Amino acid sequence: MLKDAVLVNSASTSTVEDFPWECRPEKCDDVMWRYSRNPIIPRNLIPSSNSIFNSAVVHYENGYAGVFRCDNKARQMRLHSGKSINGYDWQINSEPIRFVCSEKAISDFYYGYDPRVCWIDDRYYITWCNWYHGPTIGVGYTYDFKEFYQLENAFLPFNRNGVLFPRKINGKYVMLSRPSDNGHTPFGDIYCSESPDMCYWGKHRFVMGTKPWSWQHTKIGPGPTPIETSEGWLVFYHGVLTSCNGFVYSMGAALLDIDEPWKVLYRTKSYLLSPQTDYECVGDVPNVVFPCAAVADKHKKRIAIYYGCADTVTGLAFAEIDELLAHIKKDSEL
Ligand code: BMA
Repeated sequence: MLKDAVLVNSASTSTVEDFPWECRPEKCDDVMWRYSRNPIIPRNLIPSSNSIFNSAVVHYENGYAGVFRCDNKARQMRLHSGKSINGYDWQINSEPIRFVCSEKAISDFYYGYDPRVCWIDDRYYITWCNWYHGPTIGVGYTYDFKEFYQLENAFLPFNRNGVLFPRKINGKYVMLSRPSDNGHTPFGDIYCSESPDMCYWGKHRFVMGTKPWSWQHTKIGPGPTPIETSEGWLVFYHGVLTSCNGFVYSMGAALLDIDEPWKVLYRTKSYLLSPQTDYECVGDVPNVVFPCAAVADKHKKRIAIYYGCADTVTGLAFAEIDELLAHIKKDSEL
């Protein structure tokens, strides 16, 4: 039996009444299921947007706030802030976030995409894929989702999918990431790095890699902020296979050791969610399920995942925590 699966002081956990949730549909045996009214965020929610997807959501005050990837009609990749009272209905700021940054060399916002948001100590940190002579990991923070401050990039180019842990581990900030190339990278493993100050990152450790001839054959990358459970850090991630029609992005999960999070305890052999609905299979980039955020209801032990669909819209999927953890262990192949 799992006791108290979700950490009390994590901002990904909630006691708010309005938690995005819908029970598993009848005749569905899957451990994760989709919201019946997906997509929750259409591509044109704000006038300038071509698409809104791969976005990050957290509990904020009595509701939710987030940082959204909005590609505009010039097809520039931009980050916008947004708020919601219930987690379904979003007001997204029509103007992109302008980070306050004293370092001119890194403040050129050529592009920013695939944000993650993570509460640590006293503020919400944002990490994203940030242009600096190629993709690398941008880091910033906000207290209120109005003013945003940019810190140093975490790594040299090229890197994508910077995902912070929601507390220091052994006194250090810890981040998962996926070193990459400058294009549509045909490889990718997950690494873990630590920092004493959110500026200098080192002690890089390999966490896990691809699995030949599977849904995670070509590359994998970390998704939402990890959730601390009694069974380890629960990490959702994307895995990519290369079909004769191009990349196919699915979602799986792993449990990592609490004190040494580069050690993988369990890892799903089969995907939890793969592109199967129209809005996941048809869009600007077909066949993409790309999770960037998870919120948890610690009392009811439920998880809601926000994921990008076909690089066009945003969807929601649900799981019961105890069932999910039991499933990850049973289906595991390291
Ligand atoms: C990745 C990133 C994601 C995108 C995915 C599928 O490399 O660019 O933003 O969802 O490709 O196009």
